[in-house]
Amino acid sequence: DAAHMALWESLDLDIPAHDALLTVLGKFYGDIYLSQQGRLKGAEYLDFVLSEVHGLRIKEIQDAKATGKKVVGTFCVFVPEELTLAADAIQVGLCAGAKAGTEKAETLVPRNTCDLIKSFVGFKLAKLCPYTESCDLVVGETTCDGKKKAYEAFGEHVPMHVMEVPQCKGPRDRDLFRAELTRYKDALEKLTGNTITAAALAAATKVVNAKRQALQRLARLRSADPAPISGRDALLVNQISFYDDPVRFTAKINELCDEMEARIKAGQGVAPSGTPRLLLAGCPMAVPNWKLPYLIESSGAVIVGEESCIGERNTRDFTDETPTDLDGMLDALTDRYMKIDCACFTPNTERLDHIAAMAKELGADGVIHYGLLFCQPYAHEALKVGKAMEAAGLPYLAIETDYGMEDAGQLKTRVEAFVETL
Ligand code: BJ8
Repeated sequence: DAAHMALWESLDLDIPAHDALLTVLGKFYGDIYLSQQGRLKGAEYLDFVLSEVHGLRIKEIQDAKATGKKVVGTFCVFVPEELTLAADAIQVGLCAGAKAGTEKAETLVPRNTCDLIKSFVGFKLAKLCPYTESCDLVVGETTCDGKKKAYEAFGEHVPMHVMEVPQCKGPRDRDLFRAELTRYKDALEKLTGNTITAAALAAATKVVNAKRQALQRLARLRSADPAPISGRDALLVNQISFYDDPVRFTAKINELCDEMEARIKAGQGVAPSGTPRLLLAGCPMAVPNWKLPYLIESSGAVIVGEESCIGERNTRDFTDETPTDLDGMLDALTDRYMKIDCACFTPNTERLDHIAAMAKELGADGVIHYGLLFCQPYAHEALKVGKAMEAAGLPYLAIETDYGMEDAGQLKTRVEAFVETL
């Protein structure tokens, strides 16, 4: 409508290309989400947020900006939302899960870069993402080589702050990350003009922990058989957690969990009891990257967990709320974030234990590892995860793919063959 159009024009989006994107996205969503049988009633919230992801939420963000609030965009779960919220800023995830502006992106990053990176660069250069255009600051991080070098080029197009994330987890690495948190805090204070006080950080930590609590609750309920929610919907919940207002999101997800609990009590689910249950592990699946979950769930299996940053890796750990002074709180943040088992770390053996434990808790019959083409860290770990799953007696399939649809048929054949063995 006219209001949406004016909003997108004010952000200087490429209107015809953006229209085309929303049309494709709408069709894709209809096929993958709205076609599901026995969906939870609470999924209406997911449908609504997604249908308004470039509309109402952007309007809210713009309205907040008009009152002086700042918007911070991120690409990695190492950027502490607690600090961003404590500075009274809005944090949004900018990772993108669709092919867009690829040719333009390849003028800034090499062709053999993963699609996640190419996508966020492409969305910016093709003027397609209202979130990127709303950002007052974009925060990068030195995780994989692909991202850290991409930020050098990306920084010529957006105001950037790059956090140094260490590669190991010894005491010196912890000190480095602690110093980086202070540097990020200073950058936020400069950006917003607000001082991050102990009281503000305590309040923000409560908000972020409550969001984690709701997501953990949802994750635990998925251990029920029959599965009370599809993997697609659970992934969408995690994807939306990076965009929606955190307090509203938490309330909505808790409502969804209430409904799931009732469903479990009644012995109902999205697929019959005995349907093969799979755990997905690996690279994050940014919205609207639903290709593999859709292929899996249309091959006679149900996904019961996501071991990724758009999933368990982002929600597993709480930040300790006991410290009352700012230094103690920053220490607590350091401890919490340094537990993240990203493949960019060396060594990263705890991830193998986490995957095996998750598979057990969720009653998974097998594990599928998803690696994004050209992602070195997760490609290496796919081999290690395979050995660890063999030792744990869990059937395992490693898949490497990108955002293209060309391999969909071939992938479906492989997934179906795997599901048949379970
Ligand atoms: S904490 S997983 S969000 S870095 S897929 S861009 S790794 S080449 S996304 Fe990640 Fe933070 Fe780690 Fe999580 Fe590079 Fe691989 Fe691409 Fe990736």
